[in-house]
Amino acid sequence: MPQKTTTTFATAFEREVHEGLTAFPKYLSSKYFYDEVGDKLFQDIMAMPEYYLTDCEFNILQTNKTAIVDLFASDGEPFSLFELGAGDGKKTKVLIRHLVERNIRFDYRPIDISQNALDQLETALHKELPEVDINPLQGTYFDTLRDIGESNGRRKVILFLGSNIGNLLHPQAVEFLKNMRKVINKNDLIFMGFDQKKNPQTILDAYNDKAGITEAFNKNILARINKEMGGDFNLDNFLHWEVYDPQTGTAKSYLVSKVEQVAYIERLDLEVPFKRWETIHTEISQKYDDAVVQWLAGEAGLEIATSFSDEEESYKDYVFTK
Ligand code: AVI
Repeated sequence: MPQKTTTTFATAFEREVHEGLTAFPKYLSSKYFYDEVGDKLFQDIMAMPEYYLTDCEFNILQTNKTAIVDLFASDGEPFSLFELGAGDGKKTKVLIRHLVERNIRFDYRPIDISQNALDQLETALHKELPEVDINPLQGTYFDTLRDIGESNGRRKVILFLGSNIGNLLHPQAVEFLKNMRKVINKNDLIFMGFDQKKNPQTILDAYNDKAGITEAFNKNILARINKEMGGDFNLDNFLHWEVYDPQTGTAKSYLVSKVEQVAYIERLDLEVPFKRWETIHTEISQKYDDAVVQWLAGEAGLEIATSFSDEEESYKDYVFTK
């Protein structure tokens, strides 16, 4: 049977699914976890006691909101607060509320790949903080960075919370930081969360909860292929597997085929054979320390102006300038 050529794929998702599931070893990108179901599962993950990242960053922002907002509004002029991968904005609201309380002039521009997440965020903000000028942008980080560069003349503060950068391999993270550098000016700031290396068990537990929410989140990528491309993956035939390497700080998620099986994806006219125990690598969640963040920043031509952390240094938000 002739192979489908790249030109015939209707979406990047189709192309990447074809690419990843015909490769050896198989892989899929975690950016495709997020549809309406995936967004909800990620919100459930953030509410799990094992997933320490959200509470930790929330507390860092809450504890340091005065100093952080002072940095954001350093020249007293109105500024634009961009947020990449805004999600439900729960943590950002701590800062936004404080900006509003202090009568600081700014506009908020949340950016997310999920229109559904943006709609929910906009509705919630209109209700909770109606005075905020909100202007959402839907798209991938890479597309929307261009829009940021071409935005109004205001000073820019770009938030990238939640250790979202950890879902990129180091070379991609450097590329991403370089692209961010391109869209900022001398007085602009990048405020970014980096989950830190810690007891490996704590990390494993965060990505391998007993209730199976992370498992459902990981499998949602197959559920999306079934829904959107006419796939026939039997989700029960796969298990969620997490590993963490304390040396490199890399947590990796896999889907492991429990049986020998062949899945079929109608839209791609593609049969996907699996040996028993064959894997699909779906996500990395990188953990950092100061030296690695310093290295990434240096590679991208950015400087670390300051950082905020919890007492245990379990998570850190860094402020980068050009
Ligand atoms: C969005 N991102 C930072 C999460 C993480 O921690 O890597 C996604 C996630 N994957 C499993 N649990 C949460």
